[in-house]
Amino acid sequence: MKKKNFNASKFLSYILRHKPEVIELSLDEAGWAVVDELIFKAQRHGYGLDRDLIERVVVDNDKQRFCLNGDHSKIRANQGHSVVVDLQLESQNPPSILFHGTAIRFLAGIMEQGLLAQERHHVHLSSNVAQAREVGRRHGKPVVLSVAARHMVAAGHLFYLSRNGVWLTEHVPSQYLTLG
Ligand code: HQG
Repeated sequence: MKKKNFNASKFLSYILRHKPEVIELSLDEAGWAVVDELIFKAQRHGYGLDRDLIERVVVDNDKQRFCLNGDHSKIRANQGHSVVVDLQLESQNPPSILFHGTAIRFLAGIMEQGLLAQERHHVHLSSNVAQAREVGRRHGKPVVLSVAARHMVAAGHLFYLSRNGVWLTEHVPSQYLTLG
């Protein structure tokens, strides 16, 4: 069952963040997909998705990556998109320091250009070091950078908090970064 949920989570991430078109699905401008249409189109393309599985993945997901709307007729990813969506997040005041986990091999580029959103809409930041380290580990030997978030706010940068607790900003210039 765990494995089934894991596969469904991977599939939903792919479809709802990056490639809805592979099953001919469209997301609305806020990133929502109609659940019945998602199930129908997924099944038509050979992915065994049903309502129970979707409900379970939304609730059980380790990072709360997805949410359903009030009547559970629509689903979207909480963050991490590469497709253009407007999540309608309000900017918020971050803690004074946030953390970004990356791989040591990226450090030279980061110190030169700052943190870039790359394929995503935003740079992803954590309020806790352990979480940042885990994110970094996905890319190689991890290293954690501290981000002077309050100083960035003072300089006019905006921060957003996704529903699943990830801090987002467009770009972190290198002068706001320190190692450790
Ligand atoms: C790096 C997961 C060179 C950046 C996680 C990162 C997160 C640079 C990589 C979420 C750079 C992009 C996002 C520069 C940034 N030069 N490298 N100037 N600027 N980078 O995967 O933050 O499981 O797009 O440090 O938990 O690793 O998908 O971003 O290493 O919250 O829900 O370029 O993905 O969540 O990698 O991870 P990613 P990320 P999910």
